[in-house]
Amino acid sequence: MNLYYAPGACSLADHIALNEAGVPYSLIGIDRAKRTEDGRDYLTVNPRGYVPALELDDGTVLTENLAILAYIAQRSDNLFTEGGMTPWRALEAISFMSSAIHGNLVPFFKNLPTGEKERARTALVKHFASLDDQLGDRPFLLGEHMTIADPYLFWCLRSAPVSGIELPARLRAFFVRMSKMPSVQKALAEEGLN
Ligand SMILES: N[C@@H](CCC(=O)N[C@@H](CS)C(=O)NCC(=O)O)C(=O)O
Repeated sequence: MNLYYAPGACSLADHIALNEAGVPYSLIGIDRAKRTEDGRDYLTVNPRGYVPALELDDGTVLTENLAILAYIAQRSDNLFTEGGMTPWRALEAISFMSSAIHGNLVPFFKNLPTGEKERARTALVKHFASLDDQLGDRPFLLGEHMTIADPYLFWCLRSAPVSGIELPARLRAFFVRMSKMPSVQKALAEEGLN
């Protein structure tokens, strides 16, 4: 399968999850002009124009982080761990991060007016505090094992400095722990990030 990505974009979460799941993949980079690294118009893959997109071996294209991460989890024994409520909690967390965190990072990515950034900064402080409380002193957001919520949280934390806010201590420690994991190191290296 092919993961369409841009270095450091939210597709990094799916990239990490693929590594963690042990699912074989190829990477296809997208540039700002929305051309694939092999010279195609990316809009023919994802007409919405954004990454990530996951192209399955039969040519089916899946978009949206939440759907792609859930698909990867279902292909692995690792990332939905333990059954019960865990898969639903993971989807709950990704949905929250996608709207409350990712949504409020957009004013900084797109350099929107100062008022918009101030409003977003206030929201981010509140929402990161909520994630810090949820994490508590556990190694991963939902407990002892990594789920698909963690690579997405890692990407949110990696992106947070663009907003200028200070992250809570337990989230900072989580970020350091995750940064050392082989699945994360491999993804960062493959995207040319440190
Ligand atoms: N709702 C989408 C949002 C994806 C998204 O915002 N991707 C960004 C990178 S983090 C992107 O490709 N932006 C470029 C653009 O919108 O043209 C998802 O969760 O997958």
